Amino acid sequence: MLLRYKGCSPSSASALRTHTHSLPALTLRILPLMTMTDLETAMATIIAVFQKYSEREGDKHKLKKSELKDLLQDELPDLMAHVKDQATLDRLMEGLDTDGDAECDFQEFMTFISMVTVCCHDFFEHGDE
Ligand SMILES: [Ca+2]
Ligand SMILES: [Ca+2]
Repeated sequence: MLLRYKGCSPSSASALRTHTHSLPALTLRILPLMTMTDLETAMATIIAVFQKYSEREGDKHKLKKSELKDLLQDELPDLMAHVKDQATLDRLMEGLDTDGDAECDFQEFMTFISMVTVCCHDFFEHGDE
């Protein structure tokens, strides 16, 4: 259904899929639409990064603590420099895990990313004053 959108033919989509087989499934569904704005690209990237780590072990749609740790180390190394010990990581996970299932789902992850992004925005906004 998505493939018919914006005149993208199923054959060109399948050719694209052959060359991009390593990308997460959702990214593949978005790619045929192309001409994405900067914000749409940023949103698709956040989804792809979450999936890259959440699919490694157990529930594919949630980050267990070790997956969250790997994501933070690889994708937010400056922030992770402040998470020096297991107790700090445990507290971070407890803070993110609002439904108490000991895993971080996408909604909980987005709350975290929103908070970090707002902090970054505040930092740069007040840096101009
Ligand atoms: Ca998982
Ligand atoms: Ca949770």
